[in-house]
Amino acid sequence: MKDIILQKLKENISGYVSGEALSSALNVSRTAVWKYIKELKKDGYLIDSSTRKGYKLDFSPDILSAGELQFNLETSILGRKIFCFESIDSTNSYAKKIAAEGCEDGTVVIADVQTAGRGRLGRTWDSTGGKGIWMSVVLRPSGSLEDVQIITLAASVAVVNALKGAVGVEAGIKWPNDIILKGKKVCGILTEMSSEIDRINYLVIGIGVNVNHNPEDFPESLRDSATSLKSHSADGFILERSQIIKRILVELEVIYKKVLNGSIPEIVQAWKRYSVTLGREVKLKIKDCEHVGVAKDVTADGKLVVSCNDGIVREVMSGEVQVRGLLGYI
Ligand code: BT5
Repeated sequence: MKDIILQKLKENISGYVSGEALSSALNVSRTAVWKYIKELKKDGYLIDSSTRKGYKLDFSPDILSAGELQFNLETSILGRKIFCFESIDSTNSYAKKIAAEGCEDGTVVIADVQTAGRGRLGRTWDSTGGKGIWMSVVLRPSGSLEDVQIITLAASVAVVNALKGAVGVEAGIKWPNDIILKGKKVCGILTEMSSEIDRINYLVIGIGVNVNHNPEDFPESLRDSATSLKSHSADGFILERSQIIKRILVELEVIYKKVLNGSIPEIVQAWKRYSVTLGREVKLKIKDCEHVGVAKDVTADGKLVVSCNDGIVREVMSGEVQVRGLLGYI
C-alpha cells in the first residue's frame, strides 16, 4: 500500500494529491492514508501535507523499494515482480530459492546489505550496506544450454551500456564479465543456473555494482583493485541507486530479448568492443595446469580464444578457467 501511495505521489510530482483521491483510489480510509504517509516520512521522504490541498512529494531519498523501482520502469519482462530486503545473506541464493519455487521470468531480488555476498568459484563479494547495488534477476530463457554462456557475456554488455546511460562512465569488460573502470573492478556478475540435460530451468544473474563507496569503505585487501561509480562521476555527488538499477533492468531486457531472438553476433560484437582482455597476455588456469598466452578472440558461442605459448590455441568457457592479466590487475 505504501508503494502505491508513493507511486501516486510521484505521478503528480509537480502538484498535490488530495487525501480523498488517495483514499478512494486505494479503497482505504483517510486515516490509513495518513498512516502510510507518516511511514514514508519516517523512511526519509519529504512530503508536504496541506489540509486543503493534500500531499506533495518534495524529496525522495536513495531508498530501494519496489514502489521506487517500479515507478516509470520501462520494461515489459524484467521487474514486474521485485523483492527488496534491507539485509539478506545473498540475493542470488534467495533468487535461486524462489526460482525453484516457480517465480516468474524477470523477477528481481535486491538488498541494501548482503551478509554473505558470493562471487564466482566460492569467492566472496563485499557488499557494504547502503552503498552499492546488490541485485539478482531470474530469467527463464526458452533456448538451449548454449545460450547460458552468451547470456553471461550479454549481462556484462548490458551493465556497461547502463552505466554509460545512467552515470556517463565508459567502463570496460574483463573476461568473462568483470566491469572495469580505470583498471579497477566496479562490478562483478555471478550467473548461476538450474538445468535439465537439454533445457534451462532458470538462470539467476547476480549483479554487484559499487556505487557510492569512498575508498575507505572497501576492506583494505580490495582498495587497490576495487572502485566505485561515485569515484568516477564528474561531481562526486551521491548517485541515486534506483535510477541506475532501472537502467540496468532496461538494458538487460533489451539484450535478453536479443538472445531470445537469436541476435547473438551483435552481442558478441558489443562484448568485443568493450573488452579490455582481447589482445592482452593472460594466464589460464585449467584444473591444475596453467597456460600463458594472448587472448585473441571470442567465438560465436561466447568462448574466449587464447593462443598459448605452447603453440596450442585453446577455447575456454567462463566457468572453466580463471583469466588473470599478467600486467597489473586487468
Ligand atoms: C564476481 O565474482 O565478481 C561476482 C560478484 C557477484 C556479486 C553479486 S551481488 C548480487 C548477487 N548476490 C550474490 O551473492 N552475488 C551476486 P568473482 O569474479 O569471483 O570476483 C570475486 C572477487 O572480487 C573477490 O575474490 C575479491 O577479490 C573481489 N571483490 C569482492 N568484493 C568486491 C567488491 N565489492 N568490489 C570489487 N571487487 C570485489
